[in-house]
Amino acid sequence: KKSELTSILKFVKGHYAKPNKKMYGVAKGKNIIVIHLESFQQFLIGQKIDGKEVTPFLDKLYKSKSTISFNNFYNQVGQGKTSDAENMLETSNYGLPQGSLFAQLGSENTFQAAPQILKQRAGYTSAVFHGNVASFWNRNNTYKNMGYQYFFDASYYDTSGDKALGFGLKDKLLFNDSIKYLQHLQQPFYVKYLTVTNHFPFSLDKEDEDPNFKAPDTGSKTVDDYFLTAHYLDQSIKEFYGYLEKSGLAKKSIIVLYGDHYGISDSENKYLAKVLGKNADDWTDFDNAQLQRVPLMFNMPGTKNGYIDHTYGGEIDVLPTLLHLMGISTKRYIQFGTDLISKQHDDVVAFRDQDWVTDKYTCIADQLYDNRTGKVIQPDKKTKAWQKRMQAKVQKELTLSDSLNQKNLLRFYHPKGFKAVNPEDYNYSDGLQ
Ligand code: GP9
Ligand code: MN
Repeated sequence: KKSELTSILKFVKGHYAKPNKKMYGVAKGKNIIVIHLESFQQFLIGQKIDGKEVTPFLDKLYKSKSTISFNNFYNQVGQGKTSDAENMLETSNYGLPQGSLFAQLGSENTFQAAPQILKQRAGYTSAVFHGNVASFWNRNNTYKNMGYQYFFDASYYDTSGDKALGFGLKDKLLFNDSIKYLQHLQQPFYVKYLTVTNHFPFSLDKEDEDPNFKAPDTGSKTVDDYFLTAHYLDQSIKEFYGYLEKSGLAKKSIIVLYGDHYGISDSENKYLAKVLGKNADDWTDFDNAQLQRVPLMFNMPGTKNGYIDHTYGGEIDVLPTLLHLMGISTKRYIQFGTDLISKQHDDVVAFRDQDWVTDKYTCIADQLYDNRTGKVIQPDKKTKAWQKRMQAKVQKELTLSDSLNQKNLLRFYHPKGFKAVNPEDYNYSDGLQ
């Protein structure tokens, strides 16, 4: 076990990307508000239906001078879906090759995750707001092992009657009804909002539809409805921002918005073709891979730090990027991602099935596609050798992360100043009435 930890450390140290001096610490001391945009894909940003923006508020944030926005940012989840995205963002370690890490290992494993790094390095209070029961994805146990201090799950809100739908409390109500808890948190805080309304099968009550926004007619009800729930999610965020601004919290915070994974599955993607101005008849695996892009935005209201960043990256890279923006060094931790803003950022994006993407190529099942043409290429000798090297690196990275997690090796690793988490320190509801 010791020797495995040694090879993991060797990889992580060699892979480390040092912070970009210009951006290091620009959000130091601010509250951190993470907004998890359920099933939200990047193509929605800037997308119009009949001349109307689907997500006008997020579109504005995306282009704002106060937002660092990414347009080549990919989800990297496996079967653990939301929970895999959460795991990558909290730890910068990958989810598992099969199943959900939260469900399989969340109750036992040692974590060196965002809530405790922020608490122990900079005095942050941490909380999660979510309108589903706490036990879903084994969050209740996993969060305690990650050292989350508060978890406001469904039991903290009125979810009766038409207040909840599908996976729980409707997003507008989640943001509104959690204000009374947020207000009492000691600042600076690190909080996460897990939205649910924009989740398959994308149902929305009539009363929550916007009479001024109509769904497209794509031939797939799932795809049509996706635009309606995405529009609703956008409105819920706009309302929450209204509160952040009125209360003065906005200027004291960095707001991180990200999409966790696709909403539209590969089998339905061809129905998107018309909306995206593409041809459904020659839809390929390359097109499916393109749609794995999700939003990532770091919004710092009142600042002019923003720009649109074309760097290729994924969910594994969020934590080192965020910590560096907060002025917290990451060198001492076992994190597989690299700071997206660093000049040394690793722009090979690994998917859980060992496919990968870079700024020039997309590699699916050993086939190399040219990102500019979307066509399979026959690589020359040099490119072939490079492809092999990249494939081996992707495999190594995923395998090392898996052995770290499956053997719970972090319990033998003691980063400087990090006090191990005692899950018994936290006693929020398990959501099991
Ligand atoms: C449920 C929600 C959905 O609490 O997070 O999870 P998903 O099905 O997207 O993994
Ligand atoms: Mn999800």
